[in-house]
Amino acid sequence: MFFQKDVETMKRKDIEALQLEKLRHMVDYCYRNVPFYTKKLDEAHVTADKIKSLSDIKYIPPTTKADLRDNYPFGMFAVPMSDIVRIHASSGTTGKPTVVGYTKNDLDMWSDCVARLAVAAGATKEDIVQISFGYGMFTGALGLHCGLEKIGCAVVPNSSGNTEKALMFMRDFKTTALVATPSYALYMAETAKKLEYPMSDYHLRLGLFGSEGCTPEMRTQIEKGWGLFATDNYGMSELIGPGVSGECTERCGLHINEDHFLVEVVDPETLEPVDEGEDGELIVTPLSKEAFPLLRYRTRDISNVIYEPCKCGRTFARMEKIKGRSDDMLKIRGVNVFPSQIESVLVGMKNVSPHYQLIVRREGFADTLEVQVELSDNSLLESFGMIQDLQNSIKHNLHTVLGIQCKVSIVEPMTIERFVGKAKRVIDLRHEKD
Ligand code: DLL
Repeated sequence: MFFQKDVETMKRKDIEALQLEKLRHMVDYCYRNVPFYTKKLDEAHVTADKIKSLSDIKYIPPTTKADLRDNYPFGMFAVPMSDIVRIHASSGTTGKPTVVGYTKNDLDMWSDCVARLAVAAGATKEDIVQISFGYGMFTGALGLHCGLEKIGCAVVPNSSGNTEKALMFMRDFKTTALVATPSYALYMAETAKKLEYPMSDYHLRLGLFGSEGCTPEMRTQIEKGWGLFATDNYGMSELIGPGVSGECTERCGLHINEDHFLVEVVDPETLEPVDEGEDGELIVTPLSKEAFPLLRYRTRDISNVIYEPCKCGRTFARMEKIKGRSDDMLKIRGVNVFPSQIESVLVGMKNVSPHYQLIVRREGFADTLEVQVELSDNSLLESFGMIQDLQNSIKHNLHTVLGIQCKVSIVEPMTIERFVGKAKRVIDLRHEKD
C-alpha cells in the first residue's frame, strides 16, 4: 500500500534530478531570506549556480545546533511571523531550547511525509490510533497526529502519562494501533499485564514507534507483549519532526522521504563522504521547507544509507536504524538531554563544584537519570537543611531546563573522579546485562 505511489516509486535518476533542482532553489531561497545564510554563503562564495551536481553540496558549509542557539528564537526563520502557523521546540545544548517554525505548506508537507511512512508500515483509514507521545512542544505527537488524520485514521490524542487511563481507552475503543516511544510501549504492556484484564481485551495490531533507539530484543518483547507488528520511525525537530524516514512492512531499513530530504553520510571528524553503505554522521538538507529552511544540518546521528529499491516497491533510499551519536546527547524517556544543559544549570548555582556525573539506568522499562553533584566545601556538610534545600533547588532547575524529573545526589567534596583529558561525565548503564 502506498500513500503517494507516484512519488514513492520514482526512478533514481528522477529523484536525483528533483533533489538537484530543489537544492539549487533552497540555496537561493536561504540566501535571500535568512541573513545567517546570506553571510555564510557569501563567505563560502557559494551561489545556486555553483551547485551543478548533487555532490557539489560539499561547497555549502554545514549548519550546526550551535548556529540555531546563536539565532534563538526566530533568527533562522525565512518568513514573517504572519506566515508561521505552528511553533515547536526541542532541547538545545544549554538552557535555551531549539525553536522550529512551520508555514501552512510546511504542515502539509510534514503530514504527507508522516502519512507515507504510516501507510508503508501498514496503517489504514480503518485504524483507531492512540498517540502516547507527550503533546506539547515535542514534535512527535502532533506530527503523527496530523499525518494519521490525513490517512483517515481515527486518532486518539491520549498523550503520555496516566497509563491506566490510556489502557482503559485502548480496551474500550478497541484501539488497533499505538504510537509511542518503544520504552513507553513496553511499560504500557507491563502495566496492562498487572491490571489483570485478559490480553484479548486489547486489539493492537500495529505499533509506530520512534524518537529513541530500540534493540531487536526490546522490539521482540514489545511485539510479543502486545501481539502487534512494530516499525521504527526516525526524525528530528530541526528537520521537521517525525516523518524523515521510517520502516515499511519489509523492515529492511528506514525509507527516507527523499523528495523532501537530501541525506549525506560523512565522517564526523573530516566531514568527507564515506563509501556507500558505510556508517557515518547523517547530514540532512530539507528540500521543501519554507519557514525554517536549513542547509546541510549536522544531525550527529550515526547510520548508513543504501540506495537499492526495496521489495515493497519503494525506491526511496533506506537508512539503517540509528547506531549512535557523534556527540554526547542522551535520549531519556524520549527526551533529548545534553550534559551541557545540566552544566549550565549547575554553574549558575552557589555551593556546588563544577564536577558532576550523570548516571543513566533502566529501571523496569523506564530510563532514569541521576545527577551527582559535588559540594564545593566540606564545611557545608554540617548543615543538613542547607543540603536538602540545595538538592531541591537543583532538582527544580534541572526540571525547568530538561523537562524531565531526575534524581539529584549531593556528594562530598573531591569524591567525583577528575579527568586529565576530556571528562567522562556520563555513565550509561542501560545496556549492561544484569
Ligand atoms: O524525536 C522526532 C520524532 C518523534 C521521531 C517521533 C520519530 C517519532 P527530537 O526530539 O528533536 O525529534 O529528537 C531527535 O532523537 O536526532 C535521534 O538522535 C533521536 N531519534 C529520533 N528517532 C529515532 C529512532 C524526534 N527511531 C533525535 N531511533 C534524533 C533512534 C532516534 N534515535
